[in-house]
Amino acid sequence: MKIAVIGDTHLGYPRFYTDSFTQARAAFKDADQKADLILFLGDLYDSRVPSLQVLGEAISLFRELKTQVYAIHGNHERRSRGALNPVELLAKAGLLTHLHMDSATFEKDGEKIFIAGMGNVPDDLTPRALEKLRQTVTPPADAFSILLLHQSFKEFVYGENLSSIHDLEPLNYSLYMNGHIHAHKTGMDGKFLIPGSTVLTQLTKEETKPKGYLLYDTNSNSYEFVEIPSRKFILREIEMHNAAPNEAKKQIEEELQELKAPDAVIKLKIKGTLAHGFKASDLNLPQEEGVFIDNHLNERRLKKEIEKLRELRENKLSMRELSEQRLRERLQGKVGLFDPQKLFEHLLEGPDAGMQYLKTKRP
Ligand SMILES: [Mn+2]
Repeated sequence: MKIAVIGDTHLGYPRFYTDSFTQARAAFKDADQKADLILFLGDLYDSRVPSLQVLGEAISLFRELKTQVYAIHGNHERRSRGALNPVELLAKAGLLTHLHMDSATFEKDGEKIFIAGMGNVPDDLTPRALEKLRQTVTPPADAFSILLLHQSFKEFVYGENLSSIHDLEPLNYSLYMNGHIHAHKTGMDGKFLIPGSTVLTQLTKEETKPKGYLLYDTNSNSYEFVEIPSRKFILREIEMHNAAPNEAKKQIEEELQELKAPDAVIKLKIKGTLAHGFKASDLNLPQEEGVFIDNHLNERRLKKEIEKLRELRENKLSMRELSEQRLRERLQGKVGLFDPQKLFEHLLEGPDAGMQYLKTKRP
């Protein structure tokens, strides 16, 4: 059996609104031709309450498919308990099967595929949810079984207290498919697969890789990454040293001219320093559709400024110590009832606090 696995289409994503539809359509329509079954890994929409326009487009797309779709919801669609999420809405319309802490069996030509799903849960609740799933859904030993997930795992995402993909092993599925991560990845010797998103979102280095979906073949137990036509993404870093703003601007414009490709999304990361006396904001950068400029100029200079401020603060601290010492000296021998150190600390809070302290010390 051939199984298509698609994730993170983010329909209606504001920055690349049109791309989100054309690229999702490209993936689903291609999968519809090639696969016996389509699995979807969450973040179908970009919003948990999509506009009617976005919902309408999604309904049109799913109505065109002849292949059965099983789907989970992602973090972008997760809603509070009892509230209908927009993936479930498509299930209510009979356009797909929504699986959350639930399973289904798909059968074709005598071959059975067991599919379980766990829609996104917050990271800190992942271990509990996986345990609950283990107790409630058991993959049969005699069928090929797939678990659909939409979670962060520490092998792929940097974060504190994230679950590991190895925490999935006691669940005993033949295959684990995960959404949420927007680039194609694999783990557990090919038992854990991530197709990545179909649309550009974060504009990170990873997103310069092609977009697409996975086509898994249960006969050969192997998969291929099927590339879809998608907007090209080019990421470049430019470094400059003590550049005058007009020189810097010229360099950026030349780079853009060179990189320019029809329809491409370009991101320039500018590092280094501007000539003395100029701020990063003095640079009047070109504003063009599909061009994103990350201005990191003078960041090191900014760091130096922060260092200076820190030094000043430390000096201020020694000023405090000096004042404390003076007070102690001036009170030397004159008072025996209270501790000058403590008085100073109370005085720092204000004269009233100082007075209050003295009052408590009055015989
Ligand atoms: Mn996503």
